[in-house]
Amino acid sequence: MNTQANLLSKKSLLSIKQLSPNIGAVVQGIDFTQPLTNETKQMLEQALLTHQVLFFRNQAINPKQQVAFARQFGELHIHPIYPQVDNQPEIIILDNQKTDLRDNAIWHTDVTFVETPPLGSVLAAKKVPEFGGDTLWSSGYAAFEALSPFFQALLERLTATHNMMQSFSRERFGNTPEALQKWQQAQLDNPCVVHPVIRTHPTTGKKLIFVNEGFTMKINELTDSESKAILSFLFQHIAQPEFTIRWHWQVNDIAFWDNRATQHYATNDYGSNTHRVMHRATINGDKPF
Ligand SMILES: O=C(O)CCC(=O)C(=O)O
Ligand SMILES: [Fe+2]
Repeated sequence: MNTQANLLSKKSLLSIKQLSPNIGAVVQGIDFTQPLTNETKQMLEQALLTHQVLFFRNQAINPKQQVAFARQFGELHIHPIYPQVDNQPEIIILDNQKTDLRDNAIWHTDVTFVETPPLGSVLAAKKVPEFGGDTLWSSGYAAFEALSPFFQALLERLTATHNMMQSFSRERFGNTPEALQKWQQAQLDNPCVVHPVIRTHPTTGKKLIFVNEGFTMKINELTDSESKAILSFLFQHIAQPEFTIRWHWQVNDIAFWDNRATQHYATNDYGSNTHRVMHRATINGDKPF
């Protein structure tokens, strides 16, 4: 089912084309180098709530412009480990030829290892391989709604521990003296945190699955083996194609996702002779409930 909504106003024409029943839309009519009017910003926020991940083509922006765009939606997060653009620490660089960070080939929600995980992320494609390197997003709402009411009710009573070190191991991220120092500081600054297994979205009021393979270690109220079994079920459940959208990148594409409602997976299928560079800005969020 594709819906085409043309939202016409005095100053802006936004076209929003839904890509799948549960998640994803392509938006046309925005120029990322210009500040948004209040009206366009509201339309984008509404589209983000409805579609959870928005895609934009042909947006050749520099890091400063990316920061300015993302800041319109909130304060930006500075990542404790990932490499950053010089003089623009709000922008993370994922460059397979420099640091070969293919670690995002796991279903995850960004930065759930803090008390107030991000509201959203804005990811810009700078260099892309000819084939491969697609990114997938899954709707936490759709995954929750597909569960039986009995299992939903059980999960709603549970909390889980999230740990940064599950995705940022010392072996992988502390292998030079400088990196080790950064890693040790990150470990001190980011002790484990607890979030509900089922989160209520603060704006839509809808419930969604909020555990992810990247950072969720344990369901606190269960035994270790129960927790392992339930988490492993939920991790494979959220990855069902029916709940997901898969995006094939072109240079200067941008994806803007609601990090409260979704998880994503960066496919690692593009070999070592290719060059893939992505820039991410991450918008701070609030405490899940
Ligand atoms: O490289 C990608 O496509 C996505 C990487 C990722 O997980 C992120 O930027 O949050
Ligand atoms: Fe991510």
